[in-house]
Amino acid sequence: MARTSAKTLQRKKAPARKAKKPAKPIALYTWATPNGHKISIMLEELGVPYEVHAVDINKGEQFAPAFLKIAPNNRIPAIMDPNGPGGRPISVFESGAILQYLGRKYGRFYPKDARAQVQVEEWLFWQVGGLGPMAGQANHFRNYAAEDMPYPKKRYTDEVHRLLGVMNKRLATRKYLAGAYSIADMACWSWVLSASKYTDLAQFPHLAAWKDRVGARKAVQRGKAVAADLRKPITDADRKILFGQRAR
Ligand SMILES: N[C@@H](CCC(=O)N[C@@H](CS)C(=O)NCC(=O)O)C(=O)O
Repeated sequence: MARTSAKTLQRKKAPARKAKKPAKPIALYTWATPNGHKISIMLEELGVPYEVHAVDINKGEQFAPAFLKIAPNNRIPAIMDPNGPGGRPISVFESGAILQYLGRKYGRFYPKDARAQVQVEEWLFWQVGGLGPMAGQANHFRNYAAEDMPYPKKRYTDEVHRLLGVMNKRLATRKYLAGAYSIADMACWSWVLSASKYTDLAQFPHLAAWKDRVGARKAVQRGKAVAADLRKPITDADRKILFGQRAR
């Protein structure tokens, strides 16, 4: 056995290390709506520090120049990550892009394996391009339109029904949309919850079980609660801001 002299054992005193500055939190610009929930749920699932900046879309805060700089589409959600790629700040708008960004950054809920990734992306884009817009229109004509318009009300309610049926079939053979719980489930959950207010989910048992399974997650409950207390019923003044928007 090699001998170790007392001298070699004497270690130099390590210089006092500077305390590491805590990472600056991600700023989440959001409002308590299904598109906003997707990101607060993901941040809660990740357990990373973030701070909420409420953007009251009923009052027109989505048109504030500072918000438009990071979200040129005047829609929530958006994030500003002070510690983006290369250690520099980055802003991201569009909920699907934000979920992908966070999934890549933290290596969670968005698999790296090419086949598994394709499945997550299929269902993520299905939500962003289908379920979200159709359910959004259904909500609009059912709850917000100034006049009762049976044709668009039925058209979007039917389309949501069709989409929920697609999801139900998918979930008949797996617990989550892409196999393992992922950003695709986070994207869909709040929209399904909203659609369940006018669609009886008893006809979609696999979907109903998924909705409860996802909804039982503590992080999902915390994400859904973000800024919830700020949301108030919309007034006529709010309607003028929200509806009938044209290019500015
Ligand atoms: N495609 C966008 C849609 C975002 C969206 O529609 N956000 C709504 C709230 S759910 C909004 O900000 N509305 C403001 C407005 O209509 O002026 C995304 O997925 O991020």
